[in-house]
Amino acid sequence: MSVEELNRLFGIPGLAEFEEGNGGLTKLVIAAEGSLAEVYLLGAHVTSWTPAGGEDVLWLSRESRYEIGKPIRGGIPICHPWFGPLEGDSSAPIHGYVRLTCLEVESISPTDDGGVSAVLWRRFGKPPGDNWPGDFELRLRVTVGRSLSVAAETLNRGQRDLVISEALHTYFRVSDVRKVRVTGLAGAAYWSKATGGRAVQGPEPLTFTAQTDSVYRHSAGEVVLHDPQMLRAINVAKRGSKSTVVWNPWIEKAAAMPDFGDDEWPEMLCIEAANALDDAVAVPPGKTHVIETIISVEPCRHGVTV
Ligand code: TA6
Repeated sequence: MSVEELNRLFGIPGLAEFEEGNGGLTKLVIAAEGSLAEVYLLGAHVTSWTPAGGEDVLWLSRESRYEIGKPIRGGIPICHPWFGPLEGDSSAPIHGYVRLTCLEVESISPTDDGGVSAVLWRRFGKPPGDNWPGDFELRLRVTVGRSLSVAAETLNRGQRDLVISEALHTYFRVSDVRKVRVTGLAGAAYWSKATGGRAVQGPEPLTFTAQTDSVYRHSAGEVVLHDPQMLRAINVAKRGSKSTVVWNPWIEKAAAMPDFGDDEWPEMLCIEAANALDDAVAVPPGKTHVIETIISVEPCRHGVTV
C-alpha cells in the first residue's frame, strides 16, 4: 500500500503520518505530547523515540541496512517467534523472521492522555521449516506519549500449543557504556553468553568493562539505566516477560558486524524484555500471550551516579 493510501486510510494529520524512510521503506512518524517516534513497517520496528524536551532514547547504527529480509540495526527489533538461533535448524534466521517481514497497519488512534497508539499486525502461517512454530497472528501495539510502550501480542491460530521465545530487543543510546550503571537485576541468576559462565547478580549496579551478553532469568521487575553524563535515567518496565537480556558487543564483535560501525559500541546498550531459553512460552490454541516493554525517562541530577 502506498504512503498516500496509508495516510488516507489511517493517518491523523499532525499526530501520525506515513512517509518514505531509509531505503525507500515506509515509516510511520508519530508526534504526540511533545514526544516524537518513528516506526518502520518492516518488522514493526521502532527506530526512534525522543521524549518531550529530551534527546533520542534509542540508538541506531549509521551502518544499518534498510532492506526487506534484513534486520534494522538498532531501535527495538522484535525477535519472534524465537530468540537467538532456532534449535535444530541452522538455516533459520537468528532471532526469528518477524523483524525481516513487513507488517500491515490495523489501526492508529489517539489515547485518552494525548498520546497515539498504532497497531501493526500480520498472520504468519506455517512457514517452510519443520521445526518452525505454527500458525499465528502477531500484533504490535506501539503507544507514544510521555512514555513509550511496545507490546507484542501473539494469537495462536493453530491446533496445538505454539511454543515461542521472544525479545523486544531495545538498543538504548548512552553517553559512554563504560560510564553508565544498571540497577534492578540484583539477585537474578544469569547465563553469560560472552564468558559461558553462570552466576547470580550481586547487589551492586551493573557496570561495563568488556563484551556483555547476559540472559537474566526470573527477572520480571523494572530495570533502570543510569546515565549521569546524559543527565538521565531510563526506566525499563515490562509485562509478560520473565527474562531480561543485557548486551553490548564491545570492540571485536562490533568490528565483526557489517551493519555496526567499528567505533559505535560505546554509544549503546541493549536492555531487552524477553522470554528466552527456559523461559519460552507455550500459547494454547486460540489463546493469546502479550509481552510489553514500557520505557520512560527521568532527569537525574548532574553528576549523581548509582
Ligand atoms: O540479545 C543479544 C544477542 O542475542 C547477542 O547474542 C547478539 O547476537 C545480538 O543479540 C544481536 O543479534 P543480531 O542477530 O541482531 O545481530
